[in-house]
Amino acid sequence: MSTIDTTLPPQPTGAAATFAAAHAAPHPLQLYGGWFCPFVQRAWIVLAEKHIPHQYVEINPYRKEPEFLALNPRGLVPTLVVDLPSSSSSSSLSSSAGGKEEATTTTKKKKTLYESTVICEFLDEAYADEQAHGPRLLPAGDGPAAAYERARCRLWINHIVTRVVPAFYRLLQHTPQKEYGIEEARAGLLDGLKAFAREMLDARARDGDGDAGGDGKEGPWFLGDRFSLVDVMLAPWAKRLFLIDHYKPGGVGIPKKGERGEDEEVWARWDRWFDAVVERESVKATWSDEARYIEAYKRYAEDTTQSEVGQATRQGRSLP
Ligand SMILES: N[C@@H](CCC(=O)N[C@@H](CS)C(=O)NCC(=O)O)C(=O)O
Repeated sequence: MSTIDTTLPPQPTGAAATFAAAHAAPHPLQLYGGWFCPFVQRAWIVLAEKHIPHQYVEINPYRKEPEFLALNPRGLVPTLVVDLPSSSSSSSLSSSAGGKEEATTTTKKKKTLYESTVICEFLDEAYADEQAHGPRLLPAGDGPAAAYERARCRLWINHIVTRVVPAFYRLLQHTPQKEYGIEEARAGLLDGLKAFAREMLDARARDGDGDAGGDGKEGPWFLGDRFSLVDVMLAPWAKRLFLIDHYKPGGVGIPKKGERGEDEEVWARWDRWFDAVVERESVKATWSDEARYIEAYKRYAEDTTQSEVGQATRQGRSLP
């Protein structure tokens, strides 16, 4: 077993270091993360978006420390230790600040969650008070129309999870020794991104809204004016696309304006989403110095990573 993945720089840098430092104090809601990890960044973005008080705990998930495996048997970050009122009491968590309750909770096994998509949905639902935490990230509401909109969000989250993210690693881990060509790998990623952009265009055409005045100023997000969990799920890989440009001949290969043929409109929609998402405060706040990512992802680019995602990609298996 290689130890290479345990040599990562141990702490976030840049804006992410500031954000982590602001959430270093002990708190019952804890995010166990690694600064380099895009799955962690999803959960981090939700915490930032919703101003959720929490403690950020930086760990190296490749070390598989027993204390970490006790929280998450899968041994992956993000892992969330949740902050719930104890079942014997309906009062809020602050009641456990001193005295008896604390003595009992410390002996209990902690409640945890893992899987970035599950964590993000949980945080959105558990911290639903819009006064304190802003608009829901998965649109709430009763009735079939609201249910459909949520289902459509989940469908495109599924597209990101099962199509875009695996294609990102397949291209990043491509080497000349592979049995598949780099053009095929690039087409896989481009197709995933294009389908996402096309859905944003199609949704607008279907609903006939969003640009009622025809002034072209409707919102850039997946849901138009409204930032949602769909944007959260793809944002970390959007931020990391530059790694493919850095490491792979031909890069991501999104065609330039004016050279996009029949896809001109689709790629223009992608550009608008991309430009907005990389500038979103919560996305920037959870981002370290670019040079650190270049360093951390070298082992992916060289296809020597021992990470579970890297191994699954190498073996053509679905991602953990
Ligand atoms: N499906 C998981 C994937 C999480 C994941 O793979 N995290 C990586 C870091 S980016 C990890 O913990 N890797 C540890 C390892 O591969 O041993 C999720 O969405 O949370």
